[in-house]
Amino acid sequence: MRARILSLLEKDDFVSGEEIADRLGVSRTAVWKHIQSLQKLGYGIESVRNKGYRLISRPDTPIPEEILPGLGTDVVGTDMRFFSRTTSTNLIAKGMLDGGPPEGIVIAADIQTEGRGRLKRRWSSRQGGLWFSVILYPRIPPERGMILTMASSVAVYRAIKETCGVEAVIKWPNDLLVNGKKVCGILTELDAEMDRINSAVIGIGINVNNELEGELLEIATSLKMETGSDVPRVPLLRSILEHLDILYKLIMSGDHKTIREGWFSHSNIIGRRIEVTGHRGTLNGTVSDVDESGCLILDTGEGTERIVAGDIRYLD
Ligand code: BT5
Repeated sequence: MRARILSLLEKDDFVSGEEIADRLGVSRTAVWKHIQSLQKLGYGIESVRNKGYRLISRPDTPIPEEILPGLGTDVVGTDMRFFSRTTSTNLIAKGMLDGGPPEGIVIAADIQTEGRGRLKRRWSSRQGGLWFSVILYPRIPPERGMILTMASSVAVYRAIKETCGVEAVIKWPNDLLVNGKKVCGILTELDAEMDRINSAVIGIGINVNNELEGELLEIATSLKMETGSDVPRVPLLRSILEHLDILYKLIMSGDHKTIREGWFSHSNIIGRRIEVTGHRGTLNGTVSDVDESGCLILDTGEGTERIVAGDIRYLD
């Protein structure tokens, strides 16, 4: 109903409450209540006696009313939920899985109180950032799951470049950096059996206009800090969803190569000397490849190691 009222307000200047009520077949009181809820969401709607309502401004909040209309996607962004404050969009998405949500549904939040990274690390999620998750049902073997994180990294890279002109670098396995500092982290959580993935929740966190605190000031940055001004979140999220949709359809068609090429061209990892810390401890070496499963192939000088997961630090 809110979306239909908005589309009426978009077309004309002032629209009377009576006209809206007639067109939508509801009472004028119902219209007034919906207008109030739109104002609560941040829409500037002027109300003038004997004239009606007029849309003056739209919110830059990742709500379905702003993200979904006209989104040029087939799978990603088929539906959306928004929370002004929630625990973690990945947690909410995983909680929805039993109910069989549609593939591509997006869950976004303005503030996360329990934002999480890998290994249950804390993810700072203050107001002004983009914190969202996408539910997908990819028909690929679990050992190929990393291609989803790779595709998401490429989608975020492209959207950031297109919408705010900032050139990021993809860092294995799940980060994007700008000027050496983390601007985005991705947490892909799979529900899988031996030979197939039942569902994937891709959680993406991007520092846009949010404040960073404490130790993050040293290691992280935001798009606002990099550009020097507020960055609109709505076009950024729409662009990410559109790019992710294209890349996801490539994955589904069996074309992982194009995504890997995109990922390699925006990451600078091959040939770099790194230190990698994982569950087996810390290793130093030179990266010779990232294989088809997304594992790092490291030349340690004494042999080759295949690293499935970990955190890396560049040594050169
Ligand atoms: C990640 O983990 O980078 C994945 C982050 C995924 C966040 C999204 S937001 C939407 C969805 N809902 C969730 O609850 N999560 C996902 P990892 O590579 O483990 O990095 C975690 C580390 O990044 C922390 O230990 C901090 O050092 C650092 N960190 C925490 N908050 C940060 C922030 N806002 N920006 C940059 N770095 C941050």
